[in-house]
Amino acid sequence: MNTTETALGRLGELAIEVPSWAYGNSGTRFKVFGTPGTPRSIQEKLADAAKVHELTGLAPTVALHIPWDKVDDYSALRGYAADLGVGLGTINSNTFQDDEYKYGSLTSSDAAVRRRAIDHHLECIEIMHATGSRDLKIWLADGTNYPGQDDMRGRQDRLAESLQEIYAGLGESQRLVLEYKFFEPAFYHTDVPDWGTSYAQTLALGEKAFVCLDTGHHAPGTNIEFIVMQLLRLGKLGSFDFNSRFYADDDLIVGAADPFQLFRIMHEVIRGGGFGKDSGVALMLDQCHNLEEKIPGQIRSVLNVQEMTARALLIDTDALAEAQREGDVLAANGIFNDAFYTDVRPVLAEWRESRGLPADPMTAFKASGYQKKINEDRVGGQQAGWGA
Ligand code: PSV
Ligand code: MN
Ligand code: MN
Repeated sequence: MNTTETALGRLGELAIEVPSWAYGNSGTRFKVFGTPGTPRSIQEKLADAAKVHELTGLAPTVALHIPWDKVDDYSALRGYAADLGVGLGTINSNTFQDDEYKYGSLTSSDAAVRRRAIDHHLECIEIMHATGSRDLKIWLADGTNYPGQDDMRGRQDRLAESLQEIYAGLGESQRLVLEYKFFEPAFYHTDVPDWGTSYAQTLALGEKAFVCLDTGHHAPGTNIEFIVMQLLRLGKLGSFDFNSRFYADDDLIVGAADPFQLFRIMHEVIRGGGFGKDSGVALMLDQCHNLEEKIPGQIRSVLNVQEMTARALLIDTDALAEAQREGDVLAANGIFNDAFYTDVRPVLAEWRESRGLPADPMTAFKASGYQKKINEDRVGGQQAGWGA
């Protein structure tokens, strides 16, 4: 075995969860463009996600958003997914689109609103038992727009209390992951704006609570890989929401805006023991495809993660440690960059073929005729989320 093969030996451990909402129509507040072939139901979203997995071998599970993906029988949905060759993954709660939550959900000063928001999460936990999901992901739109609008301290205390009740409802092998986002839809303050707040809240809950890091939820220039390192060091990194941003929460294809950042993140994931099935760190996409076709958009996304993971696995860590010990700044940086600049595409094509996968999943999808078929079959596809 040559060094590349040895280094890439762990590539088979890569699994990326895809979000059901990536297959629906989405857009900006200016326009939601419809795309031919858009799924009309969660079942059709699962079928599209299964296609991504079939062609890449990288996306074995699909995350659901409740109530966007609400069905009567979640066990049946689990069986339906299994027949397609995929599993149901993280359950994402949703307390950001009902009028009741205008001033907050888990942080609300109105006990009835808080009750409703907590009950929604307890319902999500019930769903998780039926779907076999491990993780409940909580992202809150809670926050304020104006200084003085509400008492930030009181909101934080109520958040802690609400989370405690939800946490207490978790099953033995279930986990809670709390996502942070520094702004939007609230613009003055957000109740879970940063990893520190998510860390403090989840630490207080206990060992089944973790932080979810969405790569699009940081201020420009943030050293995200430092946060990855720190959370892994503290044993509190539960999951990623991968996507790319140029300006704000753009939700563009992961690795599209800054592949070097994705490489640096994957390096810290591997370095910190966050890579692989048993690591406890779930890699997930949280993306929307406003202009491009959704299935190839998702295929490209998981391939980007695979490519940057492969490059990160190629880092000569012994040589890097040696250069770091010697204080050889340029040698260390050179070793790091050598891996990043390695074109792994040919070796990944071989890797796929050796596993019975198409060498080029993008081309294989085009040739499959699947898009043409769904364009003809599906009329009146759903918007991601709100139209669902
Ligand atoms: C919020 O910006 C977010 O990233 C959260 O993860 C949500 O669950 C997701 O978008 C979909 O709305
Ligand atoms: Mn997210
Ligand atoms: Mn987001």
